[in-house]
Amino acid sequence: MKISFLKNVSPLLVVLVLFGCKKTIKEISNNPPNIVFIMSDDHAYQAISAYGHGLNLTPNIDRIATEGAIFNKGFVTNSICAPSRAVMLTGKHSHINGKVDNIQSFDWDQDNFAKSLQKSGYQTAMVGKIHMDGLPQGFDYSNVLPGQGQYYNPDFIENGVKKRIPGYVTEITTDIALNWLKNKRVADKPFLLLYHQKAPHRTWMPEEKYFNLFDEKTFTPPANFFDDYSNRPAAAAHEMGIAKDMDLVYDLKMLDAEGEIKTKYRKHFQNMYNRMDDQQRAAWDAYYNPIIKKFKADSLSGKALALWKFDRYMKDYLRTIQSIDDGVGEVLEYLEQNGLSENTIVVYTSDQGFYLGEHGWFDKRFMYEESFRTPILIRYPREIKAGTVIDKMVQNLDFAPTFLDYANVSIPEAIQGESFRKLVSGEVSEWRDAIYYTYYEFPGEHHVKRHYGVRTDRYKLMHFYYDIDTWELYDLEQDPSEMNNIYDHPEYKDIQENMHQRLVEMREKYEDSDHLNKENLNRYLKAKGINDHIVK
Ligand code: SGN
Ligand code: CA
Repeated sequence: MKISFLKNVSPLLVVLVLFGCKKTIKEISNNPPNIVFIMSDDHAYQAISAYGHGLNLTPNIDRIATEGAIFNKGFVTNSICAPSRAVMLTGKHSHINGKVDNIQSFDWDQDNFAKSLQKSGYQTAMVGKIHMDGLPQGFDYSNVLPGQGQYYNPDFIENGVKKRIPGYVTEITTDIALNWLKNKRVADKPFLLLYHQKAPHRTWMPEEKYFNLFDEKTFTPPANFFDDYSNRPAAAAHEMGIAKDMDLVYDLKMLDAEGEIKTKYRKHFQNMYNRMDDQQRAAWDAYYNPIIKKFKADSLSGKALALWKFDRYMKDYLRTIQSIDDGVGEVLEYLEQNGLSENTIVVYTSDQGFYLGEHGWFDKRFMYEESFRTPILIRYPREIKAGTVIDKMVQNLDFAPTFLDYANVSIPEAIQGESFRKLVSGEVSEWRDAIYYTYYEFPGEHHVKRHYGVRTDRYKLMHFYYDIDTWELYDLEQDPSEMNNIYDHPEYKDIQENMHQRLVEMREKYEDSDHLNKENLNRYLKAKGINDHIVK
């Protein structure tokens, strides 16, 4: 046992280790695992080659799965950025940790798993996107993006001090993470590194070296790209259609010098473009100007324009992912070169899933599969067999207790997630058979109505509320794309009743209620200044 580590171990932990665990004290404390928790922003599982969708190649991310485990049913509890991060840190649902939407602030004073690890002797760092105001608590070192961050020449806040760093955000985030590992890490302490990329978040600005990637390819949209949303009023109310809402300039980079392409968000993109230095802008123009010229000459409309938009979207979105994959490769390489591979848990995930044209959409928020699901890959050679595939439903709620479990730190009672340590090592096969979901950011961008729901292995029940009161039920085996809402179909009567029952159980288990929904709604409306809608 390393003496310097022992000094930082709480007496309670020593007692727990002595009396509570099967492994010898030597085995555990000699070598508590390091944790590298990699999260990107809006990275759809469809865009990781290990998931087999054939869109792109992510060899480094895939390596985590081939040398470890892949979760085919990883989910979030609330498919939006900052709330997802709050769930990940606290191991508690949004209505318990309070960060229910991107608008209201996060209370850093509450418990989080990094704080627990820090108290138990871990050195902790958080690098990249966090999307929550205030100095991150639980971290010895933080170097984070303010808000959403910028792709080119971004500002970073290092331990509370803001400065602009020249370059491309994904590369810079990787460099900061590597610099921490190389130069700031204390060699004889276990460490926790949160390495969190901004990409592939809107507005998908690629790194220069990947401008040409996929030039030879034309992406074909999913079969339900031209969804008519029949029988799904909440889905029909969306404002996240590729054909209808995607901005030609802001999202698709058609910033013509002549100023003839006038769009709602042209100015917003102009601001991002203006951040580039002369060299970056020259490279950008050299690639995008010929595309702009051709686009103007072609004068596309209707279906042809929608298909062109989809292809343009996919190219830039996937290019930003290539830079993430490079960074993952560099970090894995560093661990290997420094003898840290065996004893470091590496997780790759996203703050939620994303629509890559399914239902005609981009963005997330809905409880439909593509944004409810999120990629989860984990490597830990000491416990996880290479090539493990997990088909049980885990959620981002489970990260906090899982990490504490691996570190042999006691899991606070108040945590609502479950450790999946034994599930992934194959020691247990019993696992939950239902998961709970909530979404609160309405009225808001993209017009996704407030909803909550339950998913079992086969069925999903959702309730949309506030200025709407609709239910949706899906048989995921018969209808994996969720096109056919079978709520109130007589042949599903029993299943519907059973799913309602499961929903009641879930809400009891996680202490959620209509009353809390109303409270959260009123707080949200107040924060947005929509006072005349307050619900009593
Ligand atoms: C921004 C984006 C939205 C996106 C939200 C939330 N608009 O507001 O498209 O849904 O972030 O994303 S943009 O015009 O600013 O690009 S999240 O991942 O941070 O939750
Ligand atoms: Ca996100």
